[in-house]
Amino acid sequence: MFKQRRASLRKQDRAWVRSSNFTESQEETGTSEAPKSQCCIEVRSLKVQVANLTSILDEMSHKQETELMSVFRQIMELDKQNRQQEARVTEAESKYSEINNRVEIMQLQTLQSATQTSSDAIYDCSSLLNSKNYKISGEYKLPKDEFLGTPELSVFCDMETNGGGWTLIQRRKVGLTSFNQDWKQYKNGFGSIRGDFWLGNDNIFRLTRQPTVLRIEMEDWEGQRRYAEYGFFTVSNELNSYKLFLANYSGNAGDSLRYHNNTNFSTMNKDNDKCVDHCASMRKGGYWYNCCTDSNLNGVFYRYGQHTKKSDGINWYGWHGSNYSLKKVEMKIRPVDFQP
Ligand SMILES: [Ca+2]
Repeated sequence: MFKQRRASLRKQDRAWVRSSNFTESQEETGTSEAPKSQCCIEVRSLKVQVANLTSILDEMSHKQETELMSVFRQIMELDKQNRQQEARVTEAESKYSEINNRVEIMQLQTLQSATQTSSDAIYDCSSLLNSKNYKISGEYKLPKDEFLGTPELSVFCDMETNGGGWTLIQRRKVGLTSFNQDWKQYKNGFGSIRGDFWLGNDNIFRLTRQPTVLRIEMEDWEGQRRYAEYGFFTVSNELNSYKLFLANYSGNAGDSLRYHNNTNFSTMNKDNDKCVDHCASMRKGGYWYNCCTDSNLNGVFYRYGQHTKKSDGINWYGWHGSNYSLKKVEMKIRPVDFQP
């Protein structure tokens, strides 16, 4: 292309030289129009050159722009791939720990099956610990029980904290499961029992028909841990909007669930709160919203760096105030009369 252009410029040069020769001979003969005509030809030729250069410049800048766009697109694509890779690693890790845990539980069950004599009803983690002597924290299946009217249920048991026997009803730690779910999801439960989940209001109602303790463990992004325990905790059935009753606080995180005592459960599609506002949609979770929160354990999971100045995050006002979203939360229950 450049060669062509150079060739065409050379041709113009030659034309110019020819016409100059012509004007010289004209000058000899004494014609006065010659300098004017030569000047015009020069200007025309310069104009042509300028036009050519401009078009070359245009072409080059266009090419550069296209290259820049392509680099930008490549960066975006790499970033996307990176994020996908990260998600895959997290998933693989969780699967590995799940398999590991299952193997441990199977080994323990094999060991214990010989000495098992009790036929006590199994309806939560405390009975798995007491009548089956399962001492490893992990995922267990509670069998269906006709007498109690309970379906088969997968639960996560904490068999270590303060003597163990705790059934987890909620966990936040991974951050990939949205807790901005509707009434039905909160009724039946959602998420993954080894990751983030809500056990389900129907299940929580059933498990808290006997006198129950609630323990809430929290961790912030600085690695500090606090807890709040309630010596009395129960939840009504669906007809009564899973109303919360609790009492007898102890702990070091502050009593930030007391404000929610005696209130109904609300979700994005059911406003049962005590406020003109729709707290569940403002705080983006399902919870026993009053007007609206002193804690919001089912709020939005924010990662480090985005965890402050968030009023819809996983908040516990008694510890970090209204604008700090926690890194990890576990809510767990155990019968009041549990003895390790
Ligand atoms: Ca309302």
